[in-house]
Amino acid sequence: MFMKGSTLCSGLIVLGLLLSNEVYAAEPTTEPDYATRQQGLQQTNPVAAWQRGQGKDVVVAVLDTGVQSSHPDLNGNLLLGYDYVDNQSDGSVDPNGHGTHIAGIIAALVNGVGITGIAPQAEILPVRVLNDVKGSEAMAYCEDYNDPETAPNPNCSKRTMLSTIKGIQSAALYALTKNKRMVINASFGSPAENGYCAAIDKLFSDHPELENSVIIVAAAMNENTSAERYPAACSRVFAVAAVDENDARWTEGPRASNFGSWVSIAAPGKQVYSTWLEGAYRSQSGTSMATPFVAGAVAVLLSADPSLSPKQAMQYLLDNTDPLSDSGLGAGRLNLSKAMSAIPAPPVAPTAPVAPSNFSIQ
Ligand SMILES: [Ca+2]
Ligand SMILES: [Ca+2]
Repeated sequence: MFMKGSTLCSGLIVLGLLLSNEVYAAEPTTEPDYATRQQGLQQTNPVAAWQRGQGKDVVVAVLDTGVQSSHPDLNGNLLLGYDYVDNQSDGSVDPNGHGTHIAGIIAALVNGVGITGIAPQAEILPVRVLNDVKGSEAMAYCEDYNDPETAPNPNCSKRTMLSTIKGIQSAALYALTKNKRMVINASFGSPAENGYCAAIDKLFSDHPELENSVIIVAAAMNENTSAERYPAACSRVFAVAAVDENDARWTEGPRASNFGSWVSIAAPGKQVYSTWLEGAYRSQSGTSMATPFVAGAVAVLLSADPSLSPKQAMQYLLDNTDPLSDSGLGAGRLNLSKAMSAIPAPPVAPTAPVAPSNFSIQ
């Protein structure tokens, strides 16, 4: 009996080790397009960090144009979300492509196909808050068409961005309901504040537990200005600027990353290759693409340490960037493995064999 029990117990321990290895057997660096097409991701220095976490059990809410759930490089990581544009779907339809691109930068699968996300085991909550009227320049959907202070304006810039505020609220409440740690990715912005920051502050004061479970990262936007953009410039929101492959502020034709004292951090945003509609891939540029690198990096840190809050994880990222020569780009350029190495490793589990007398309570 003793031998049998002992053998069984050893067998369980070995199995546990195998399962543990299997989690990290997924090597993002072996994805077909990693070495040749994901220079921006490589620039964030993710490889060592991936040995400790890849985003597992962390939710990244993608508030965008929807996410095409049928994309073969995404479908394993998608949750059922919300649609505040048509109010009749779960966010899994993307008529535009922008949200699908963001989702791939965060959590494209390690599946032997295409690319890897920076947090390939994170779960994506698609929340459709942007319409599809202007190609990649989709705008927040506005419901207050009767606002007497504003004339009809197709880009909604002077209207309350009701759909995006609703999206932030529902994503945050999802995190509370499911007891998940969450990063909300907002790759959009407006010059008009429109009560945005007060709405976010109220959400957090109504639900104080959000302080330890949810953060919001948002794009600094692409107009080559130091003028603030919202929600990025709200005090509770982390603003992300974009750099190019040489760690200079990203510029491309008339578009360039915004900058200023209100920017929190920078990440690669030039010609970022990611998932697109119809199962395709394409390169896109802008702070929209830089923001999900930061959101995904927070998810990777969180997955390595269950005791971390999203706010603490972000602080590790801010404290461990690479310096930039251009000013107005916040703490510097995202360096995921430098941040991970600053987080103490969790205590090593005891490796001593289990005594036979303990077997009955296993
Ligand atoms: Ca893949
Ligand atoms: Ca801010």
